[in-house]
Amino acid sequence: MSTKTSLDRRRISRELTRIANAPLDEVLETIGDSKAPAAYRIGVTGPPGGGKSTLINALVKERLEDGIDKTLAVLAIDPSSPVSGGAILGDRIRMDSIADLSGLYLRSLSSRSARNGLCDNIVDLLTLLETHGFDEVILETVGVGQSEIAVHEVVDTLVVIVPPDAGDSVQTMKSGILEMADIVVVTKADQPGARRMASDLSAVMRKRGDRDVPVLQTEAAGVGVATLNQAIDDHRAWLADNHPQALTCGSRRRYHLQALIDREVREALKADTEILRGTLTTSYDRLLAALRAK
Ligand SMILES: Nc1nc2c(ncn2[C@@H]2O[C@H](COP(=O)(O)OP(=O)(O)OP(=O)(O)O)[C@@H](O)[C@H]2O)c(=O)[nH]1
Ligand SMILES: [Mg+2]
Repeated sequence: MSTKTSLDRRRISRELTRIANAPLDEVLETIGDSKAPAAYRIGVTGPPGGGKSTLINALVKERLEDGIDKTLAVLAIDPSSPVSGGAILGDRIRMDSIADLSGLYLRSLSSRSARNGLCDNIVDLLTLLETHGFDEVILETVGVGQSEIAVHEVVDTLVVIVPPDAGDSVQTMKSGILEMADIVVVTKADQPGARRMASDLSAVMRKRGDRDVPVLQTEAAGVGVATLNQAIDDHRAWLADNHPQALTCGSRRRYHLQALIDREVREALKADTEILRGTLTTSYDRLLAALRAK
């Protein structure tokens, strides 16, 4: 169990890198028998350049003030370049000012082959962080759109940020990620149009689900961040009262198993293209046989 003083950042980094690139059996060897308690997971998503990292920067300080020995990890998923497959890792640079905070572990990851705003092995990495005893994890995901809804499945509280100049992308978000939002934040509230955006979004968010979704405004300088911090705690308490099953591990386990199986199937199909020959039934039988033979 990590405490503020015992947090071994180098070891965590090493383990994350290893598991991010490891074959499945090694992944299971590392995290498969863990009985570590779940960390509270907070997702922050929204359009590229919308102010996610800046907001997390400020939020982390607020959240670490809550507990004397509280530990928090931030995973920021950076877009992979489609050409080189490498991550830009801009988030790491933007969050450098908090990197040395006691109790904080900060890491940028490439989104690799996944097209859903997450990296395809994100649940392995989140579970690994839990084996280190983190109390909370904040996950920053790239981009926005229908496919990004996957982030909702792996976090407890989803914060969707919208900058005042989001314009057309708000239309796309309305039928996508905004439907999943537990809290909406209009970032860059010092810019023109922020108040208008917040009131438009409040109108959209009213009557969503069985809970009023708060629409807040924040600024890089820190304005509004304490309110967001409280809204996250309020949502957590609301979940515990109204949907306690959401905080159990059942839904997480389901998502994790699905992710592992998806990976097995992808790897089997890549390793043996013979599987694709013949009729659909032949292919299906060959695929099952390949999976059983593993
Ligand atoms: N005026 C103003 N600019 C801001 C504010 N917050 C962030 N920015 C600027 O917006 C730009 C993007 O901020 P980031 O925090 O990197 O945004 P992001 O959503 O993490 O970006 P990606 O991870 O690249 O998608 C930077 O140039 C920030 O300085 C704000 O409150 N006001
Ligand atoms: Mg960022």
